[in-house]
Amino acid sequence: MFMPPTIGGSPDVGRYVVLFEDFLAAGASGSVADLGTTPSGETFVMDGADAGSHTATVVAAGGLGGIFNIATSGTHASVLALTSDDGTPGKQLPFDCSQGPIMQCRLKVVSNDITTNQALYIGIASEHEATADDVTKNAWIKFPASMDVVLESDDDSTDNDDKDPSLTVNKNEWYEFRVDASTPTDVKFYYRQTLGGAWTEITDSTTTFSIGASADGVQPYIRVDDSGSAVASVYVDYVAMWQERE
Ligand SMILES: [Ca+2]
Ligand SMILES: [Ca+2]
Repeated sequence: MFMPPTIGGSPDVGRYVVLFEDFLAAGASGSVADLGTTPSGETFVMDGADAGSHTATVVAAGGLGGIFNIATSGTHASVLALTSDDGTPGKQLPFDCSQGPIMQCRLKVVSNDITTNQALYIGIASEHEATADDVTKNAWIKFPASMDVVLESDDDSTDNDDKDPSLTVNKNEWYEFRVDASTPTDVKFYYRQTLGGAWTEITDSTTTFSIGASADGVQPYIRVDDSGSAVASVYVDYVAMWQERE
């Protein structure tokens, strides 16, 4: 059971709009809907419609804890984003920049490192675009063709790209990442490897990251771009996002 953020140490259920997806139910079928097909009402869907094919399955379908696998092959962007009601990819944006959204997830890169011709994005995004940098508003942790992460944001005015905080992540190890836009004009990034442990800020001291303070819609967003090299496989244990209700 997900406990919302606490105020003064006490859970204040209802103060926040909360999404928490642990990928439990999808285990029954071993797959989730592709955004290129008619949405099935699931919270999260995969989009491989930009090009090529993709595999989007639950690891050990019906297995304990529910783990979603983004496994790529061929040339395309695989996007794990909110389902849409009009059949278009990643266009439902129920979270609001002005309400200070926070995105958090737990994932690991398995088997192969993110490497040449690949990229992994983890964070907050407005409408999905075929080219990641075209996403109007974003704040994400990016693995740009390596396991050495960079930080990026775009508030539709200032585009911060490839800011290097000197953090290298290991494949086959679980990480929780948090993209904290509770102050939307000063987004913070964190990670930890011990469940319930302290968070470590991922910081680029020369850059202020922002998604802007205006009331624009965003969603949680995990994306694997692959242009045809070795298969990248990313296990996602959970995805959460929350914000102030009013
Ligand atoms: Ca899970
Ligand atoms: Ca950018």
